[in-house]
Amino acid sequence: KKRIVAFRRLNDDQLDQLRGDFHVDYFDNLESADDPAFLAALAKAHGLVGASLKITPALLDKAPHLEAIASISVGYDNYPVEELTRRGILLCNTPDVLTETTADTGFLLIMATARRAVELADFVKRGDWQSSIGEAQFGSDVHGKTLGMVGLGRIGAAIARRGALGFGMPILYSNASPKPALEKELGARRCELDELLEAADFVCVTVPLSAQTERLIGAREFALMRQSAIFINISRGKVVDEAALIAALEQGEFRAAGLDVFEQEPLPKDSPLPQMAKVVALPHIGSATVETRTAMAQRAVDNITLALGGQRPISPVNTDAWATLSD
Ligand code: 8YV
Repeated sequence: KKRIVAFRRLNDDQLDQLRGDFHVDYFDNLESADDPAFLAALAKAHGLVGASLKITPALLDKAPHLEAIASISVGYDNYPVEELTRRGILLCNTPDVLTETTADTGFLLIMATARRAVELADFVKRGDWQSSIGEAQFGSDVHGKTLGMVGLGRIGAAIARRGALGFGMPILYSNASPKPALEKELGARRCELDELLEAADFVCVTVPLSAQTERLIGAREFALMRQSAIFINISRGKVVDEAALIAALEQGEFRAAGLDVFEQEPLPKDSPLPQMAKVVALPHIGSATVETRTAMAQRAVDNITLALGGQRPISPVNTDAWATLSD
């Protein structure tokens, strides 16, 4: 039997399924990649399944038999993809199964920031609701406002679809490639990022983190946004210059921010962001529903089972490595 190291997020049925085909070492609450038992298991592993662990070339050196990794995530910025391909290690991710849930989270942030839901729920919780609320506590509409999508991939498209079809929002988007089918379906219009920033009522970031998108949104970009605009990030914190975001919020360059992702996660205790009335900060829950996390883990189990069994996995990332592995 081939050996798999699995960590975090697998349920008993999924572990049983893996154990039917492989020898499995499971680390439910893995704290760090330095865990000696984890490293000892990794030294013998052919497959690795898990989430939220930075995989470095130094760690790969400690896994000389590794053939495939199944990440329980769609984003793969935690993995050195070129290095994996060079070593002939196949990486798989979990697209599609989390798209709608993550888009729901995007809309949750759009609604919560526009209508100041968290701030006003706190106001009620504190017992401060003594008379009817006044203009100082009014929010702004969502329906009919312009939604600017920075990135229109699977998740971006699902958010844009909610906006256009459910809320009558005109859609602007900036994306490396045009999306003619979505333009037709949603009336979306592609434009340069700067035009989008100047025109949108909601700027929603959904691009994956890469060398091209790291710090894509910084002081210059925030300065272009409308003072009444709302900024939403559900992709990765590092797509944004967080210090510039904090400064822009403090200077009132735009109205509010809904954030599910941060430069450093968990968010450092001294970050001012969660205390700001204009900010709705969530602990990276984009895909975190019972149904979707189960489906993501299942996809990872299926991917690793297929890959180590010599069959093409459902969602490979570096297909070049698949060619090597299936040789
Ligand atoms: C993951 C995510 O659960 O899929 C992604 O890319 O951001 C989340 O759904 C998280 O990143 C764990 O790696």
